[in-house]
Amino acid sequence: MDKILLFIPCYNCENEILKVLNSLCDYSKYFKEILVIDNGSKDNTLNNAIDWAKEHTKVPVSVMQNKENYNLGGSHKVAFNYAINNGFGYVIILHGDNQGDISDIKEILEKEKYKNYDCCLGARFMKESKLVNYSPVRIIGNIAFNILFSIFLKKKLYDLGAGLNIYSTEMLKSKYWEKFPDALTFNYLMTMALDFYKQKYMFFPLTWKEEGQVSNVKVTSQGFDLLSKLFKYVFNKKDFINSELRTKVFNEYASECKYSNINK
Ligand SMILES: Nc1nc2c(ncn2[C@@H]2O[C@H](COP(=O)(O)OP(=O)(O)OP(=O)(O)O)[C@@H](O)[C@H]2O)c(=O)[nH]1
Ligand SMILES: [Mg+2]
Repeated sequence: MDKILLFIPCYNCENEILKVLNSLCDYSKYFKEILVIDNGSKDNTLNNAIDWAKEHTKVPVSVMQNKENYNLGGSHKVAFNYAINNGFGYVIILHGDNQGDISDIKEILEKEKYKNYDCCLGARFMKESKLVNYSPVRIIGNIAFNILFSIFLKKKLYDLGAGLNIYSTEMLKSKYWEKFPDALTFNYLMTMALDFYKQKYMFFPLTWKEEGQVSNVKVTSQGFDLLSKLFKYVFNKKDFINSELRTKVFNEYASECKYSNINK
């Protein structure tokens, strides 16, 4: 069986992390390790995850906490390094805020479809995707960007970065992602990299729930940032993808294991 790491990035989601972990009970046979990475939450996320791991010893869970807040992209870097250093074949990302649904990858896991790709990417905007409570502004904005990226990257893209993805560790080993933004925009760069490095990819439909409201100001500023990144990439792909894209550069992405119910 493939050695699969399921990584859950968390920040201030003390209630949602419990729902996410509960949803994994029926899937634990697929995962060698479930790695919860807390990014310095101010609420009870860390302790809730640790208590859950203590109570559910049949589900292999480790809980780590980052030394500093590295944002979502930085948390991916912690998980990617962990997967590479510990011999995992695949890394799955599932957001800890319970917007996604693990059952969306049931068939991919069961039939081992992920083996045929460098990455399998969850998409919120396929015909079969289900969006719950998603604002029309965000739907239109996202679809417009998907079209724009599809035209410039000359491939059909159904999402530029959602919260349920599968990556082969082999592909991550060159660490091409090291200088990508630590921010939430990390995934957009992963999408550009998919084009630049000619990765073999597939999209699968997601069920995605939106609970909190995000201001349109944030959505608009993210849109402008994305547009500028797209044009810089198209103008000079190689230089852009290899450039320093972080606003603050960390020398290392350090994370400490706070608890594990796995005998390693
Ligand atoms: N915002 C934020 N999220 C983080 C951080 N570290 C880990 N996360 C997790 O990253 C995931 C995505 O963060 P969100 O703020 O929900 O961003 P998003 O899902 O891209 O955007 P929304 O669609 O608005 O929810 C969540 O599971 C967070 O708990 C961090 O430093 N900031
Ligand atoms: Mg979210």
